[in-house]
Amino acid sequence: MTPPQRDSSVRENTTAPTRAMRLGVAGPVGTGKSSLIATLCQALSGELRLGVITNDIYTDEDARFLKSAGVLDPERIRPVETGACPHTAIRDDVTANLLAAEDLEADFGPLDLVIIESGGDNLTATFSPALVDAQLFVLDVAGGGDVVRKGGPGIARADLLVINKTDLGQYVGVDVERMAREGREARRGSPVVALSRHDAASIGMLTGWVRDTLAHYRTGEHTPVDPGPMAPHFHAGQGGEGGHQHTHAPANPRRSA
Ligand SMILES: Nc1nc2c(ncn2[C@@H]2O[C@H](COP(=O)(O)OP(=O)(O)O)[C@@H](O)[C@H]2O)c(=O)[nH]1
Ligand SMILES: [Mg+2]
Repeated sequence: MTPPQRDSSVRENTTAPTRAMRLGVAGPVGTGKSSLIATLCQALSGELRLGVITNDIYTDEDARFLKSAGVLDPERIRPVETGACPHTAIRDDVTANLLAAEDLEADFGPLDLVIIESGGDNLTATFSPALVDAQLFVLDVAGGGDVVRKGGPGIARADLLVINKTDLGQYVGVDVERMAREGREARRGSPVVALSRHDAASIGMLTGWVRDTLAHYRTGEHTPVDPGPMAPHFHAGQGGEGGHQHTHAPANPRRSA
């Protein structure tokens, strides 16, 4: 029997994705990741169908903050409780986050964008490209102007570096323009946005980058990139007892980077 023939007049776009773009938001604790996500929800929820996933170590604090901010239907904000070692849930075993993203799409899909906040780690934690399609790394000026010179995979190779809370620069003695310039140098020209939630123009730069990245994702032109693994590090045990040293292997990208 002759096998059914494919209609050669129908062109298939094999690279265009069928699910929402997943955007990771990483960076040290307190740099303003949850606030940035609230800002994005406020600015984009009128034009994009959004979902948010938060990663907290022991609580659902970030999810509760975002729900109380009133910027998105609370049902569309899902917490993942990572336990100790929060970078593991965005890097090594991303199952809990993938399930949360799939649940959001099953409940509210189709969605355009799922934003995933990392558990807030040190300078070296980044998302696996098996979990997110694009990621931004958030520093703030209150952490000091020299942080950007310390490098690390997120600062150097995340899709976007955000230097946050620029409104505080004058109070903490940080030259914001210089910090942004040094960020661009550290990233060899890859994009940097100097952001303050009090500065509408800077919010426009951030949302512009998100729209642009989403447009490239939809046409299949965006390739997820692995910024690189964390440096080997030590975890203290409960109550100062025990603890362990461990390393993180390079991620295995879903698509070639
Ligand atoms: N001055 C100023 N404070 C900010 C800005 N963004 C966030 N914050 C404050 O920084 C603190 C930490 O923010 P949060 O979003 O919880 O940081 P996260 O731990 O990275 O999620 C909070 O007190 C926020 O109100 C900003 O643009 N300017
Ligand atoms: Mg947070």
